[in-house]
Amino acid sequence: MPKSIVIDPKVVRKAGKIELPPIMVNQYAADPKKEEKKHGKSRLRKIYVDMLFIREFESMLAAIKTQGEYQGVKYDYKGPAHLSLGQESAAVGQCLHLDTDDFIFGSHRSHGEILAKCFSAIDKLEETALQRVMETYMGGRTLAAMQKGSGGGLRDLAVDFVLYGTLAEIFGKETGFNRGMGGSMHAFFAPFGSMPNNAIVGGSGDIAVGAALFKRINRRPGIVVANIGDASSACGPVWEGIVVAAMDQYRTLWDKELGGAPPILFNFFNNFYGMGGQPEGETMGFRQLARLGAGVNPEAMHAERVDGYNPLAVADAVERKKKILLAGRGPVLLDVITYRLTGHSPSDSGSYRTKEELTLWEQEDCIKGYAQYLTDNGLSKVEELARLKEEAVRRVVRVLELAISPEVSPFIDTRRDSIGELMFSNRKVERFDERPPEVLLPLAANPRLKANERKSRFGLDEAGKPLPKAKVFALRDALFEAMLHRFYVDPTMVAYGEENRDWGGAFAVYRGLTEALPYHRLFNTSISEGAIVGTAAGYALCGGRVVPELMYCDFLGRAGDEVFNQVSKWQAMSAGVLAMPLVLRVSVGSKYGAQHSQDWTSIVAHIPGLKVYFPATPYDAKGMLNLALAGTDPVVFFESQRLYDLGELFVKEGVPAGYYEVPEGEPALRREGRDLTIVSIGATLYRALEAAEELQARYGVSAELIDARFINPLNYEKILESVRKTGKVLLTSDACERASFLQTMAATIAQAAFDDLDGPPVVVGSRNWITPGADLEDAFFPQKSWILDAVHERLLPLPGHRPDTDQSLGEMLRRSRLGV
Ligand SMILES: Cc1ncc(C[n+]2csc(CCOP(=O)(O)OP(=O)(O)O)c2C)c(N)n1
Ligand SMILES: [Mg+2]
Repeated sequence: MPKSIVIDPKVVRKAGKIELPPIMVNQYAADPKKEEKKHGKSRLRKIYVDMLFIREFESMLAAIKTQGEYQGVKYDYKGPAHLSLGQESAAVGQCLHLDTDDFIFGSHRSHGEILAKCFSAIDKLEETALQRVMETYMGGRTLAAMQKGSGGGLRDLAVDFVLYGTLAEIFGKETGFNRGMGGSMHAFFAPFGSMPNNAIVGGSGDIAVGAALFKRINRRPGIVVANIGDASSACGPVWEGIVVAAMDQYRTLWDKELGGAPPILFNFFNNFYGMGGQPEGETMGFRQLARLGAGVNPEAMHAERVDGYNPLAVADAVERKKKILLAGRGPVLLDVITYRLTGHSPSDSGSYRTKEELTLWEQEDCIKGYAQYLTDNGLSKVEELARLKEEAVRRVVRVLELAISPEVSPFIDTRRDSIGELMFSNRKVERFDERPPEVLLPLAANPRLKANERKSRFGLDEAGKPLPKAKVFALRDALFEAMLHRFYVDPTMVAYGEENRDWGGAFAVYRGLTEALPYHRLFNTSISEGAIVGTAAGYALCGGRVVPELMYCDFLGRAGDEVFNQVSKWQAMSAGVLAMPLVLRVSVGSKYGAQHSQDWTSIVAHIPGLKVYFPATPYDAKGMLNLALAGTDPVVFFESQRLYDLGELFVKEGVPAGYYEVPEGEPALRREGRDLTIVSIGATLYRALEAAEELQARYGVSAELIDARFINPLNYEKILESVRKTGKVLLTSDACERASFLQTMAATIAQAAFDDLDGPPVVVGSRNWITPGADLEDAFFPQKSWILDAVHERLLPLPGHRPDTDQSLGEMLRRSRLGV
C-alpha cells in the first residue's frame, strides 16, 4: 500500500450503506428516421451486406463440415467449426463504431467477429493503407493466392482477401492469415485490429486487459474489446482480468496525464448457452449477466444489457461505451443478448434445448429482421437483397475453390522444420519505441546503484574467505542492475506483480526502482497470478516489453493456463506475426513448507514455446537477465531464494558494472575434473561444489562440475565433452526427482554419449514428497551426502565411504513402486 493513501479508522468504521447504480436492460429504442440521418442509407445497407457475408461464409462451412459439399464444391475438412449463425448482428453492430486502432480479442466462435472487424476496417482505411496491408502481409503470399480473378474495386478485393485469408487459415493452409498455425479457433488478422482468438474459453479475458494496458501506458489510440461467451463469464481469467482492469490506482496514483483506466470493454456475447449448460437459471446465479458489473466498482462497470438481435442497438451501446473508455473511466461490461441457431459444433445433437425454442429464435432471425427493417423503411428493396445474396454466394464459392486448391493454397512444409522455425522469434530488440523512457531520476543518481558502488563485486576476500553479507554485491543486486538498465533503454518496458512497488519486490530485487520509475512502469497488482501473466501476454503481443513476477514458483499453478497455453503459444500460432517479449520472474522458495518450496522447472520445460533460464550465480543472474530482456521470446526466469544474498564466487573479476550477456543455451564449467562429471541446475550448484571438494579431499576423486543454467534452449556439447572425458555423470537439482528435467538430460546424455559412459547417468533430485517444514527440509532436498552416497553406490565405489542415505537402485525401484 502506498503511504499516500491513508486508512483512517474514523472513516472506515463509520456506519452507512452502499448504493448500487441501476443496470439498464435493452433500453435502445429504434427510430428509423434518426438512424437514417445518423448513419446514412449506404452504411445501413452495408450492415446488411456484412451480416450476409458472414452468414454465407459460415453456412458454407456448415455444409462442408456436415455434407462435405457446398454449391457443388466438395471438400473434406477435418478440423473444428464452431459457428455463430444467428449471432451476426451482434458482431457487425459491435464493429460499426470501431476503428482499425481498436482491437478485438475473442474465443473459439469468432469467425463472424473476425470478418465483421475486418469488413469495418476495410470501410475505414484509406485505399493506399489498405493496399499496403494486403501487399505486405506475409510477404504478399495471401494476396498473391487470391488476387487473380477477384472482380470489383480495391475494397471488394479486400473483402475477398479477408474471406480467403480467414478460410485458408481455418483449413490450415500456408496462405491463411497465420500460415495455418492457428486454424479455426485461433484465427485472427492483426493489421485490421482483429487480435488473437482463444480456444481456451475466457482466455482473452486477461490478455485483452494487457492490450488495453499497453495502449494506455504507451499512449496508443483506440480501445480494446474482450469478446467472451456468456458461459465463460465464470472463468478465472475473466474475473482476474476484470479485477486488474478495475484497479483504482489508474485514477488515484498514476499520472493524470496518462488518461485513467485502461480502455477495455468486456463484451459478453450472451447466446444463453455454454455447450449445453445454461448460465441463466442453471450454471450461474446472476439471472442476468449484466449484473456481474455490480460488485466490481462504484460505476458497476457501466454495465448494460443490449439487444444483440438489433445491430443498431449494439452499435449505439459500443459508441457510448467507447467514449467512457477513451475518457479513462472504464472498464465497461456489455451483456449482448444473441442466439446461435446451429449447434455448439457440428457434432452437437441439440439434446439440451427444445425445437420450439429454436423456432422462436428462427422467427426472430437477425438477418431476416434487419432485411425487413431495410425494406420497411425504404432503404432497400427485396430484389436488391436477393441480388446481394447471390453475390455473396458467388464470392464465397470462389474463395472456397481457392482455399481448397492444393496448388493455390498448400499446407506448410513439415518435412522442413518449418513449425520449429516458428516456435521462437530469436530476435534482439534494444527498444520497442523511440521515445525517451519515462523515469524519475537520472540513471547515475539511483540510490541503490550508488550503494552498490561500495560493495565488493566478488564474494571472497583476498584470503579466499567469504566477505560479510553487507559488503557483498549479491545476486539480488545483479538482477536489479539488469532491470534498471533495460528500464532506461526501452520506454515500453514495464514490470508488475504483487508487492512490486513500495515493498521493493518480495525479495528486495526491485528496491531502488520505486524511486526511479513512474507508477505506470512499475506497479502492484491485485493478487491475481493468472491475470499478472495473462495481461503481460497481451501487453507483449501488442509490442511492449514486460516483466511479470510470480512471488513463489508454487503460484505457477494459478497462472497455469496463461503460462502453458498463452505466453508459450502465440508466437507460433500467429506464425511469427506477434512476438512475446515477456520475462516471467519466478522465485523458488525454501523453508516455507509444501506450498512455498517447489522447483517446477520441469513443468515449464515440458511446454513447447518457452525459454527457461535458471541462473545460480550473480554473474549469470545479471548476464542472463540482460539476455532475456534484450530478446523477443518468452522466458521463464527462475531464481532461488537460497541465493539472493549470495556474492559471486566463480568469476574472479566479479560481476561487471557494465552491460554484458551470457550466451544463450551454454552451460558453465564451474570446476574442472577428470574422474566424474556433476551437472547441477539452480541452487544445488553449491551443494554439488561441496561434494566435489570432499570427493577430492577425502577420496582423491576429481569431479568436474557443470552448471546447466539454461534448461531451454540447451546446448549439450560442453556436458558431452566432459562426459566423454570422465565416463561418469551425476545430475542434481532441487526439483522432485520423478519426471524432473534432470531425467530428460540423463536420457539425452545416455543416448548421445553411450559409448563413452561407464554406466548410466545418475539423477539426484528431491524426494517425491511434500516439502516438509524448515527444520525437516534437509531430508527432502538433495544434500552433499546424497551426492557422495550416490557416487559411491552407483558410479564409483569410494574406499572407506560409509553412506548416510540409501541411494541404491533397489531403493529407487522400491520408492517408485510406492509412488513416493
Ligand atoms: C477452459 C475451457 N473449458 C472448456 C472448454 C470446452 N468448451 C468449448 S466451448 C464451451 C462453451 C463456451 O460457452 P460460451 O462461453 O457461452 O461461448 P459460446 O460457445 O456460447 O460462444 C466449452 C465448455 C474450453 N474450450 N476451454
Ligand atoms: Mg454462450
